[in-house]
Amino acid sequence: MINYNENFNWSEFLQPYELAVEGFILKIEGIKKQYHMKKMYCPIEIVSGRVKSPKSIIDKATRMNVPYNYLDERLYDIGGIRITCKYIEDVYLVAEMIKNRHDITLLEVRDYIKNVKPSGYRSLHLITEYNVETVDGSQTLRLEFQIRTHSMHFWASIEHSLKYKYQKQIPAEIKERLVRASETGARLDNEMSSIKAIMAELEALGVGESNIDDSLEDEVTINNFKRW
Ligand code: 0O2
Repeated sequence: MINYNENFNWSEFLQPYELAVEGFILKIEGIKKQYHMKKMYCPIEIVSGRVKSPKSIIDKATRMNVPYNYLDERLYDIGGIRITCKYIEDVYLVAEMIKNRHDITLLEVRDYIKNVKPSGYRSLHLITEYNVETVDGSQTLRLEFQIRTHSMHFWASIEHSLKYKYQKQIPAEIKERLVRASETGARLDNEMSSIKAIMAELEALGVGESNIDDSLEDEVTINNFKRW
């Protein structure tokens, strides 16, 4: 077990992550607003973010045997941005959008939609590097983007709270049912995509209004920070 230094300054360590996460939420809210202004369909529905708590960092680092002077190198999700979309296609569109940004470097893609985790967890993760400006100069941080549909998010948030409830030892029967619930979620996502494809065909024939985006608020907000 790693002995974490009691004098470790968590506020100083985490502040650049807060800056980065808060900044990125604003940037993505800004993109949503641009889609809105151009009256284009926006693939982003909700953006939120969080910086891991010291307790959660220590738990994970202890589990992964990471000493505190390697935390920022070895833990990829101290700073996390989560983007929720309506459709699976949108998840991949948003991923391309993030990958093409000049302010981040993509390190790794973890596609838990194509390779569903044994728990049933589905989401697309992009592990990236991002430079944040601090009083001590430029600092390079890892940021993890979790991009998912509403149905993936619904599943993950319930499973996450069950892990807490049962101290990570979810009873076998519930585990099995969660895997089945995740499969049901995947079918729902596929069905919604089929409906979207039919809507596009009808739109090409002039049936229904195009470019209707009902998902956008007029205000840019950073209230989603630390909300997941
Ligand atoms: P929290 O509380 O959300 O911060 P690895 O690098 O593969 O050894 P790591 O870093 O866990 O392990 O990577 P992975 O698997 O990509 O997971 C990173 C995050 O994805 C997790 O962070 C969760 O947020 C989410 N996640 C991954 N697997 C699951 C799952 O089975 N269920 C749920 N609900 N979420 C999952 P944390 O630190 O585990 O949790």
